[in-house]
Amino acid sequence: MISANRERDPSPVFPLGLAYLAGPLREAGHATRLLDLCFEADAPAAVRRALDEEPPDVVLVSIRNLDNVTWPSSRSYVDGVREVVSLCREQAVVVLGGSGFSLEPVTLLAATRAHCGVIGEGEDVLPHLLERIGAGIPLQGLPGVVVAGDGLPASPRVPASVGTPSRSLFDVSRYLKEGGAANVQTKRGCPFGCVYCTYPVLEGSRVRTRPAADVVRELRALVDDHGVDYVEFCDDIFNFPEPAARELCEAMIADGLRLSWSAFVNPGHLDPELLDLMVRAGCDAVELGTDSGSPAILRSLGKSFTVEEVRRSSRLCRDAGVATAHYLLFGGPGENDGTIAESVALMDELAPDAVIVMVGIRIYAGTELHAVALREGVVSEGQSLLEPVFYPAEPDLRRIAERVAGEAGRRRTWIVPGLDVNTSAGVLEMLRRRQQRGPVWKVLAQRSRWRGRAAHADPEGRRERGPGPAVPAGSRPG
Ligand code: B12
Ligand code: SF4
Repeated sequence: MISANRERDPSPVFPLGLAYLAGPLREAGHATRLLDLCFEADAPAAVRRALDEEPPDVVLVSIRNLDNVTWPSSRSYVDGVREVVSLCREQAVVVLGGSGFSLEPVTLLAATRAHCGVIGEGEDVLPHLLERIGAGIPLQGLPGVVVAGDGLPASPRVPASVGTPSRSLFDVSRYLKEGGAANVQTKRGCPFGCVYCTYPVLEGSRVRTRPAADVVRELRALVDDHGVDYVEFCDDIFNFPEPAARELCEAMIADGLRLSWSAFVNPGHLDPELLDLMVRAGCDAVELGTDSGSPAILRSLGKSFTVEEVRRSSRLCRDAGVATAHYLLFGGPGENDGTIAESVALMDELAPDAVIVMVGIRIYAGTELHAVALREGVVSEGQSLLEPVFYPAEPDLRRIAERVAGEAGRRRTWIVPGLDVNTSAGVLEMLRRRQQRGPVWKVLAQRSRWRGRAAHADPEGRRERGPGPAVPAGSRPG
């Protein structure tokens, strides 16, 4: 198993997808070895070494990201994957998978010349796929399996129930040290229909929750066996469905876990009782997938909540002392100076700890935004989206970016990774060295609050310039 992800911004992310596959592979009787390329100085050399040491029959390459989804400073990871596959494909059958692969399966197989791949979750189908590879039986017909040279599979992927990952082959503590957290998934699937979003494409639109007791057992093992004291829940939305979120928080409180955590929160489904439970269960930071402060843009993006709900949830978090970041996405259908001003005004009013801003929306096949982009001629029929294409088209995008950069530059808490507003790779490195916990924006907000207090308390009036600059913070709906 090779984790091909080498991205370290906004922080290195533990390869949870492969940890989910390790258990089912072991149970099916396969001997597995892991090569995680994240911290390797020379990735091709590490691949060559691993192939020499224990020549494999099959290499499973996990592709989490295709690119950093950041306009205009876009970084594609496809060349890196191509290189890994080319080193392996002469000696072994190469199987691709992961969210990056699932978004562009046919083009990625063609670009890398891997043998086959799995769209979506791998737990259930992978043992069957390996059995067929071993027996030399054709691979076609297995759900979600794509074979090089064929088109998309006739049999769609089948979403399974969500189990527990197996971390025994992985370096959990390195990710805790350098990434600031361990990651845990409590459910899969999102029933909402935001026009640009891939999450329902990747995980399906039916929510499948894990039993709260299973999640607590996993958290307990992370604390006891790996010394984990901070978790980032990586669910699309932590607080939906609310009963499941409540049940999980109650189980965490009952277990007495000594753990802090953060999660992605939908502004439309947060009430005081749930937030209170979350805080008592250890939540100290939330990321609100607000997208816009304009009612018209919320509608055009297909969001399920209103501006008033954003106000309410943001104030609830502030009053509960939970660090809060709003994610904004500029450039949706109908964005103009007026709608940009509405978003700016809302953020000024709510004054969250951080506002993380993306300008331009990456277009993915299978989303409603793709259909809009086709209609408007932003992309053409059959155009590959393996390399990122953003909505709207360039002249409009540049105009919006200029306006947003101007507004963001005047605000200390706004972080615009693509436009280098309040971002600094140096600060990111420093935070890693100091082994701070939690999302990077939260650590920066804490630093700036502390600096504010220190400046206040200093009779000489000596002050450091705060708040610290921020760092690439990750684009994420939710
Ligand atoms: C949580 C999350 C984050 C969090 C992570 C926090 C943490 N500590 O984990 C944060 C906000 C930090 C983040 C950051 C980024 N993210 Co993100 N993130 C996600 C999210 C919502 C969940 C990922 C996850 O952990 N899933 C749970 C695991 C278990 O699922 P999985 O990895 O997909 O694995 C399953 C299958 O894919 C498959 N599988 C996996 N590997 C393999 C291999 C083989 C061989 C097979 C057969 C199957 C298989 O089986 C697994 C088990 O079922 C996804 C969207 C989504 N819903 O998937 C985006 C997503 C993965 N992120 C994405 C991106 C782009 C990024 C950033 C680059 C954004 C940025 N500019 O900062 C960074 C990169 C960070 C890094 N160092 O890699 C994109 C990737 C697509 C793309 N265009 O490249 C996604 C898909 C969102 C999107 N835009 O659609 N992210
Ligand atoms: S943006 Fe959030 S709520 Fe909307 S579809 Fe995506 S994951 Fe679901």
